[in-house]
Amino acid sequence: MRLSRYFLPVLKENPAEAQIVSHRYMLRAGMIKQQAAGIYSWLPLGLKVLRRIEQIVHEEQQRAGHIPVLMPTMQPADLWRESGRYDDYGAEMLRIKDRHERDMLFGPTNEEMITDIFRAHVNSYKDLPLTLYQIQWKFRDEVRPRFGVMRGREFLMKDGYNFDLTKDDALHAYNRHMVSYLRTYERMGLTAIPMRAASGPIGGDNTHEFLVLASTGESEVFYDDRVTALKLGNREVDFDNRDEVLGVCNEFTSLYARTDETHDAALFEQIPEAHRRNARGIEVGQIFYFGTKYSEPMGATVVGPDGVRVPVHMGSHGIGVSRLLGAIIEASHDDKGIIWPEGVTPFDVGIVNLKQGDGATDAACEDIYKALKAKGLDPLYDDRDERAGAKFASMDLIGLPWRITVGPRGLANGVVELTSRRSGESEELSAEAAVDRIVHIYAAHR
Ligand code: 5CA
Repeated sequence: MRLSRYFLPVLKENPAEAQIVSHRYMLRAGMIKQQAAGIYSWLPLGLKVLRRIEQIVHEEQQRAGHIPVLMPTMQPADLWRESGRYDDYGAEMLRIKDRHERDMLFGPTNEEMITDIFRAHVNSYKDLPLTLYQIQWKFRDEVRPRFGVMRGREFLMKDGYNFDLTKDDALHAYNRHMVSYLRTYERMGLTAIPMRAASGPIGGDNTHEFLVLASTGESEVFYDDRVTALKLGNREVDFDNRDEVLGVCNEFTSLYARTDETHDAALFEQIPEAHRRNARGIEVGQIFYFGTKYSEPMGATVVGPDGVRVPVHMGSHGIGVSRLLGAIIEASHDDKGIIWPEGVTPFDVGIVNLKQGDGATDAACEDIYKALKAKGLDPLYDDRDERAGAKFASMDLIGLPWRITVGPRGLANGVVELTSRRSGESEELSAEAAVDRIVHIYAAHR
């Protein structure tokens, strides 16, 4: 993309309404625009990151054997009357009447609707296990929408639902989700710690939240700091192998890590003092096992191996897709702007032309731009007629992990400059070598 033709409405001033750094930078970098409290338009740069996050979520869900579907945002109230949640859910649910005075709602989550799909089409234990998921907009009329996309009213969630014959099978699905989530967050450059949590209106008593440590997080957390060193990395996990999946879960949940809702002071005291931490975190996902809470009242049953009909065991599993943009920025920024991890960056590399209009410099930039595109990369070329300082400031603010700077002086010596946004370190090398380096860096992330 050429910046002169893009839509990147960068703000010079700090917006007064933004209290935390991620909200401030998302507004300043022209990623989102607020339309009403907790409701945002996604501008091109923000949308690009949102799509990258969605892509990683899709890939990791499908790696674990889960199948994508798409349900509507609008739901009939009657489904929720069947589960008993229509009255229970309270003022967070946006209730709407259609022209026929029928009660509808904008879905805050989809346990009822997915159970309705299941009962209409699945009859036998032979069709299990089954996990369906979607990435779809949700609406929760939060009392205090704040911090931009972090606590929105309309927000994008990945919500997945497993259907299994037995509790053991459903717990394997729970574990499978835990492992797939670990990898999902790591690919986004995040350390998200699974913590024992409370279940709230979703139900069940087996639940973990995934938390990204950040001083601006809304959750209070207690943990053994050795848990932050655990990494899944590129391990190949066989998601059908129960022992292997359970082994990974045990590895990541053996050390103490809990939210304030389940915190146990006596257990916490047993951690060696040097490793005890009380901090704040951002909840970027939650997994639940709730057994037959929905399948029983809604009649989602299968015929088991012995010919007897039984309600299926279920769980649901959510990732806060739009919230993740805020969480990633909270975890990765400096005083100049965002620092995107390679896995989610909106553009792979920025090209800064130091002397727009100079024949040789323009030609060198064009060559680099085209060479990167030919390799399947997505560069952002700042071809505006602006001062170098202004170009650097925009690049630093929008946070592309790599920058190639091209100017007449370097070109006279046959070099351009390659700069890491994270370390700030620069290196001079030929244009071809810079392109090769970028290709090599991203090969590890795609
Ligand atoms: N049905 C289950 C799992 S599919 C469910 O709704 N779980 S949840 O309530 O925990 O939400 C899943 C994730 O959505 C949360 O972990 C959080 O990351 C994100 N989320 C929840 N509320 C909001 C909100 N108001 N704004 C942005 N993200 C949110």
